[in-house]
Amino acid sequence: MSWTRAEIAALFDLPFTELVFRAAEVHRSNHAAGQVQLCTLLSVKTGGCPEDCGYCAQSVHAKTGLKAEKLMDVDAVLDAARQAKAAGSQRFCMGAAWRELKDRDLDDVCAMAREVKALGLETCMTLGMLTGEQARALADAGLDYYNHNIDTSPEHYGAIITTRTFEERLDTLEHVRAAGIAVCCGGIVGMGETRDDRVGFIHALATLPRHPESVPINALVPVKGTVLGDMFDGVKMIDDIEFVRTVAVARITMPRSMVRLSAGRESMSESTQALCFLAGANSIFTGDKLLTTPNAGDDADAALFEKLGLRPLTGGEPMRAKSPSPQRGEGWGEGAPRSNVHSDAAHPHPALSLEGEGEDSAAP
Ligand code: SAM
Ligand code: DTB
Ligand code: SF4
Repeated sequence: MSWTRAEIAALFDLPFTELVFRAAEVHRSNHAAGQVQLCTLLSVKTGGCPEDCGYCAQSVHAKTGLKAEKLMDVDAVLDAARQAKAAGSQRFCMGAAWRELKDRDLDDVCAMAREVKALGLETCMTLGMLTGEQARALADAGLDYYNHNIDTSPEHYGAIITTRTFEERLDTLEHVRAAGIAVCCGGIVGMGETRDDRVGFIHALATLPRHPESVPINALVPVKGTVLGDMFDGVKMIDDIEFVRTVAVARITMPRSMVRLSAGRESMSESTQALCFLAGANSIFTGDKLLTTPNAGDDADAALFEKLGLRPLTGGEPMRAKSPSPQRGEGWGEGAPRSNVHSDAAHPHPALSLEGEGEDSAAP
């Protein structure tokens, strides 16, 4: 991946309408514009997480009053998955408030992946850190995607989370890729980061050895009792236009990835969401609830889709259809060392030129 931080910063600096126009062009060349993928989330293990992620309601360090629960039964998960399918969802994403997956829970989560897939849904899990062996077991169970976010720039990471490192996130992503599971990796904006951090965040994603198949862009949901929720109580931490810029830059730098409007959509106006779809967002979480916080809800989304003339995605995703994930054992990518997240080599990217050719050249 050839993107430098300087090139990504230059994209963020483009006049807004120029940036959105270019992002829309990249979107149309790589996706069925007008189709938006519907995904449903379920928290299969809520609360009591030992990590200290400053945004998260489920951390034991947060004073949110959230009760820690046990891992759900497979049957209860399947009931929720059937409902999601009936509501038109394409993918079912199961989240657990864990620092890492413990081997004692491996059989249960593998059963969830296997049986949800057997219902005809795509499966995604986000269970914290994984070993290579655990990733292979999940792949064998038929898991399609693993969500593991880098959350912010490498420089800002330590201000948000102290109980793990940015490098540890990359280790798990490497295990997921090596097992042949598709990668879902993104982060959160509106956590007090600077524009330069947003540049570093997108740069870290766009210079992974392979672009993530899915890139969730969350806007911080400020939860009372969390470090960030209390710090930014009542303060809007990300301007709508800057949020749309972030979506547009993600779309341009990762042309074939699915860019998912994730947390924070509930408090976004229809116009901001419409701008995000124009700027290349093409996936959302549906339903009334994310993991622990409210989501826009199916009725509001149906009305928005109707108003905007959007349709649920029915076909496959470009990165999965045209370039299958590496096979087991292929690893992180031959000859592709971990990105130098501080690389700033001066190779202006074609998408930056005013002629606007070559938006696809950073495609994996
Ligand atoms: N424990 C696992 C982990 O951290 O990878 C999986 C669950 S975790 C809740 C999944 C992601 O949700 C986080 O990486 C973060 O990006 C997002 N998230 C959590 N709380 C959020 C909030 N209050 N606002 C926005 N995004 C949030
Ligand atoms: C992601 O990036 N966003 C989703 C999903 N991956 C697992 C989670 C959003 C969680 C929002 C806060 C909550 O509901 O607790
Ligand atoms: Fe735990 Fe994940 Fe929440 Fe961090 S984001 S506290 S790892 S559940």
